[in-house]
Amino acid sequence: MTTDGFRVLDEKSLIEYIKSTPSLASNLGHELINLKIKEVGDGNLNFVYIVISPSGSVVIKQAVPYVRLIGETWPLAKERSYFEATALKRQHELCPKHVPEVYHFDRTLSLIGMRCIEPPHIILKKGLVSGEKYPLLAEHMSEFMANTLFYTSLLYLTTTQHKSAVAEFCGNVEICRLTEQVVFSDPYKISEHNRWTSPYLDGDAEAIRNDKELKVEVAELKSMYILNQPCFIFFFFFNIFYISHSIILKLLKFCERTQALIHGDLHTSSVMVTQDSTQVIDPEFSFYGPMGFDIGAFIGNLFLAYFAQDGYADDRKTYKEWIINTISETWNLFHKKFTSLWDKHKDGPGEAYLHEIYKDTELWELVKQKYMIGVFHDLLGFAAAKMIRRIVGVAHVEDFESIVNPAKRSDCERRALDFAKMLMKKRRNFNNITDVISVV
Ligand code: ADP
Ligand code: SR1
Ligand code: MG
Repeated sequence: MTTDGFRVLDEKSLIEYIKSTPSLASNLGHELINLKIKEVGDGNLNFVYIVISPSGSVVIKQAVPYVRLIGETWPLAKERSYFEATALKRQHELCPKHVPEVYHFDRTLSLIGMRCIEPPHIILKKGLVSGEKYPLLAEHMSEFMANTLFYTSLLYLTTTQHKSAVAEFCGNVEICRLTEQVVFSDPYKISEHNRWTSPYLDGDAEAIRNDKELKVEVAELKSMYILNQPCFIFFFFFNIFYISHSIILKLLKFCERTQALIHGDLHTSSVMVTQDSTQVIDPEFSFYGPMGFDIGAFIGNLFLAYFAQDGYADDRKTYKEWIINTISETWNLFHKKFTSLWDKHKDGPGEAYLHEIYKDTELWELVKQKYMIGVFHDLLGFAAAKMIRRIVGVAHVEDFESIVNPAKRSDCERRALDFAKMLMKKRRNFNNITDVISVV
């Protein structure tokens, strides 16, 4: 046990813990004699146990103070568990159909007890590797993202509510720093943790490290987007009038933008699915950040799945079409649902766009359109960054890892990399998802 009372539980000590914790015992129907406990953590960071009694089941997730994928040499704040529990509860309130309920949280042990998402649910990424179609996926994911992002943004919240929520999630700083490192920095420099399908992609990885245009773009996505907007302005300085023909607009991005409470790690292994159910888990990377980071993570991972399909043995032609349709539907449905929520609450508490100023119909449509195109360009940039990091960074994806032949795998990875590089550089040239897809 450490001085703060933290200790790592195992299957044996977990039984004692459950027995002494009423909220967990009651979800197991208080039948605690023959519990079946199995550690199923296949993620990169934590330990996850499925606990089954004759009359119920729960999932127990414990964060340890390091990155599980690497080991104790890479320390990581176990306090991430507090933010995961807080975000899960908030997201469950906003979207109960698609987020598991939290039954119990122990801050000292960094331990969450939650609904066990029962079989036949599987991790979406596994379904994408085996070629399974999920007809309601786009509908459900757009619903999750529209609700969780809209209701935690300043479009709905008052400034006081929004600022206090932003302040609370600023505490998840170590996790934000990890994303800054592994998504926006390491793939663009030499790092001991980077890996790729070598020697096939040696040249591709080096090309990324030497690509100045790409580095400018990723800096903008990480920190801020600088737009040189042509216009004429007058300004008064030291008693002299100046005239300038341009104004620099600084649009904040991943590190500096507090647009909404984002999930922060919304890849296809953070989603569990059946044909008619979609459950979003694992928001330990949550903080107030740009909405496009979530939408981009999900869509970027679908693109990774798309590019991996050619590496599998069976014919995946129609499956690839299904993935592309799902990408397109996800964005179009998100756009529709998000703007409907905004319309519904246009004279609500949100302090970003006051109804009094924007009630003119034409103006209202214009500000919405500007806002949504901003989110769209963000999501394309973040999708690209997420794709690149999964091919030349520390943590890879099963979509490609399951292609055993390295020459075949690297062919698929290279096509994904080339697409992602183009997308990051040219994202502002796209105005709708159909145009993006036509490039694929
Ligand atoms: P990590 O934070 O380490 O990435 P995850 O939250 O992704 O861990 O969980 C790891 C695995 O545990 C998932 O891939 C899934 O199989 C299982 N799992 C996690 N949460 C649940 C849940 N609520 N119900 C059922 N299985 C779960
Ligand atoms: C060391 S990087 C581990 C990765 O796993 C998580 O799922 C996040 O995506 C993180 O970047
Ligand atoms: Mg995970």
